[in-house]
Amino acid sequence: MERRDFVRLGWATMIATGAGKLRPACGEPLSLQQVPGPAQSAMVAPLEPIVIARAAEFTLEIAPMMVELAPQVVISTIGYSNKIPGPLLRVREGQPVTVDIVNNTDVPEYVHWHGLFVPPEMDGAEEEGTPPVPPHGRRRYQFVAKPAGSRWYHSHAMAMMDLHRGSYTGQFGFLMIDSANDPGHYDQEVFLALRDWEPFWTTMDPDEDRPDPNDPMPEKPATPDTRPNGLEVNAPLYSINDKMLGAGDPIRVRPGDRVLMHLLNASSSQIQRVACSGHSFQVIALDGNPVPTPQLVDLIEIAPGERVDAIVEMNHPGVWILGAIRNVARQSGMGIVVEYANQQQRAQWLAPQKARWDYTIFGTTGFGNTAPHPAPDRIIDQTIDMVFEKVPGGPHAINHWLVNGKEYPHEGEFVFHKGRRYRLVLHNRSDDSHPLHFHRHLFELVEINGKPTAGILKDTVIVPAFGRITVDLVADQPGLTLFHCHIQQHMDFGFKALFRYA
Ligand SMILES: [Cu+2]
Repeated sequence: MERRDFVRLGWATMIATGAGKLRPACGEPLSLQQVPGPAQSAMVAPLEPIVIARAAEFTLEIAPMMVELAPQVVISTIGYSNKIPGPLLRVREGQPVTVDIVNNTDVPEYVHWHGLFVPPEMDGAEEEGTPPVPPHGRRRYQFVAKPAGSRWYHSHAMAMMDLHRGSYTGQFGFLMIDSANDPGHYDQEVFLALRDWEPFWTTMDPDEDRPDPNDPMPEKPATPDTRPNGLEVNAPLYSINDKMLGAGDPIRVRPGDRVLMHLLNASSSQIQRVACSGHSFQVIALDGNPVPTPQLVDLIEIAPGERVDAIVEMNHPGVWILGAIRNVARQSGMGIVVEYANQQQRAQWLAPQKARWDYTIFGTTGFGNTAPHPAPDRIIDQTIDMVFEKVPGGPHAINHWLVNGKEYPHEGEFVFHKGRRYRLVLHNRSDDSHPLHFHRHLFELVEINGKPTAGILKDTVIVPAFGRITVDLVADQPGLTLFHCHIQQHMDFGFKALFRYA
């Protein structure tokens, strides 16, 4: 059976079974559920310190829900407060945040605050010692909102073979931490979460963007591994936020508008490449962190866990599709219409010029991480090599993943000393690309397949198939720190490691 047939079958099944009753579609995909904190007392004694930041308080309810992805395409999943994405949590940098989680499901849950500097007991990772939100119970998460930028929150539960748990569900949302220094050079702001739905196991590789044979593959073994691959997760339906292409409200613009797009890949499994027919993206931040060299690009590649902030100048009137470059994904819903005022024609798709995604163009060179005489604060205290390998499962089983020769857990192999600077060399000895994520820390890109860069801070980075990426990380967030591949299946089957502080 061809992949396309799976897509058709998926659609047919959905239409046949999807006559569930729906809540009314809400015009605004995201809404703020902010309850003001306790009012500042006017009776504060004069010598008491003045409380500057008022706490932001939110409540999120984890519960089953139905999603109308398109007319007659209705799926059932689990979400936050009956919204996909969950409510937009918007706070100021440095503001204390309280989030009460009410778990109306039968299983324990974890809510992870992705990209934030929070202590391990609040980070939402079982491996770091965060307590679960019990089934039919509640738990309060409290932390200070930092650093500024586009962050997000999502389930961090293990799923293993259950495709209705963890990041396979609709448990994700945007968490924006506003900086006092935002120049605000845009006319409107949109939040675009890329998703796929109704996952299934397959031996067909969902990644149609096979690595270019001309790519440098410094980690490619001399003799290829010929063992057959195991099952991977694929999906027949795609959306941006909760709507398939054409089913939701368009992004309405006027000529000359500058639209700030916050892109998030909230998929459990798929890297996406998106373009905006006839328009360029000016990428200003990666994973929420401003880049040293904003650049205009025709496409954005974004992996599970990553965020890209880009400004699109609306200079090509018409009705256009912003969507996945991969035809199957776009035709199965991965897109949204961009509609100029007073234009009524059918939405058009224009594929971008063949272009590559290269993180290093957003960095700087010269002051040099790789310079022979680095500044004192850039001297590396220790280099840690991490080697990733696949144990192919064969056609009836799951692939397993090794970090330095073994599956999770690792006891005492990875130790940070507070305040030291580490250089991590990430060796991907597998034929898949992996988005690798460090909890509670940012790292700086140093080298990608031999190409040096500096100044790009991220929390998740795609290490290409048989590729090698070097990053620097300052150990400044004491406590257990989880490292893992952000593809749920890979994380669940061995691809993670815990760093301890000495
Ligand atoms: Cu992976």
